[in-house]
Amino acid sequence: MDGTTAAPLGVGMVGYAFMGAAHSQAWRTAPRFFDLPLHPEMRVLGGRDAVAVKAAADRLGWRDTASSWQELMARDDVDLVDICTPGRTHAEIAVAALEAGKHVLCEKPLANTIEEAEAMVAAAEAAAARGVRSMVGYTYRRVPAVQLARQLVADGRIGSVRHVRVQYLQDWLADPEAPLSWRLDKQQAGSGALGDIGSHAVDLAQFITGERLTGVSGLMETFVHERPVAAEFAGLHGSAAGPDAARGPVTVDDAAVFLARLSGGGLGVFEATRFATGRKNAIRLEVNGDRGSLSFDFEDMNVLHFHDATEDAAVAGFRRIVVTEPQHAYVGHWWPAGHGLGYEHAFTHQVVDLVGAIAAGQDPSPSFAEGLAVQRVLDAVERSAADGSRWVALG
Ligand code: SOE
Repeated sequence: MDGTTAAPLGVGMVGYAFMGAAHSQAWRTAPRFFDLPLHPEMRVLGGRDAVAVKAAADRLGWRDTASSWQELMARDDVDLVDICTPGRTHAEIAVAALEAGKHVLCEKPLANTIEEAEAMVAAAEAAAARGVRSMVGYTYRRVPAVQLARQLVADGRIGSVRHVRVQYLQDWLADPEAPLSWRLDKQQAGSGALGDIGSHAVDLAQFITGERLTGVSGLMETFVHERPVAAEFAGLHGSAAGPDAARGPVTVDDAAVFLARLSGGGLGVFEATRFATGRKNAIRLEVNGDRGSLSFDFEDMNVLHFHDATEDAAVAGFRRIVVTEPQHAYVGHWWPAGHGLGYEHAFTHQVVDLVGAIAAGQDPSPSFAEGLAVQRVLDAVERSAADGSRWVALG
């Protein structure tokens, strides 16, 4: 218990690849750097391959293992289920967990279809009435520079939002010999770049501006239709395939671009791709308002650029804010100013906020309903792209 007097919160996690490792790191770290009202205990890791799950549990710091999510769910000492599996299984596991009275943290995107996402929202709302909480893992919200961007918009520092530009750029599929993985299988993932990283772009745009996307016009493309089948689908984006490996179909988009209108009257331009050579995990975001602008790039994630258009034009310009001061969100719990945070810290902040909300009897954000709102945008982009980029309005 690390000397804490906080009551325990038993955590069970399903899935232990890239996201499972990131979540494990967060569960381990959060109580060590933040004073949490409940003490997360990493009790059970679930997965079907008994040997692999045991090895992952030892490596990532989980006490026990379970060979199925049902077995994990049946345990009385699991108060919260953390879902780090491909999208195909999210709805089934989340609904069962909520009905069993377990809090849920679910990786993004919320589900593969609108129907699944709606069922998850219904289960979350019924559970919330019984004090059971749920959250979807749009972690980039919890990057301090993103928090500052939202705060500046809310404080009116950029005025009315005219333009939102979000690009989420990766390049891990640019090589046509990069192997298949579950992320390239529509059955498993629902969609490709659109759902995996475009979902973050949509969530960030709505989170920072406090507005909703009210309609979209999209284009989607699959550049490479067949890829080598990897020996196994473990690891980050699948493991390397040999030169004679069989090939299998890619059934999702490699890239998606779309235009949008915002509820406040502004215009949005979005791009999500796994083919932007040289861009590794570049979430590039710019918001222009009638009083100023904000600009952020995740590849320089401790920095936010802010232009105050009300300043004397002779000296005005984008200022580079290093978002590592103790008064910036979360930062005071980490290192002295200027020492910087990384990708994993946002996952830790997610745990901190989730545990805080559970203890306070409040609904955490992003809720499943917010996850569904993103899902509706993704679905509208797909329908638009399938129909000659026709405009699709969102309710
Ligand atoms: C995709 O490559 C991915 O792993 C996303 O699934 C994550 O949400 C993102 O944080 C990093 O990229």
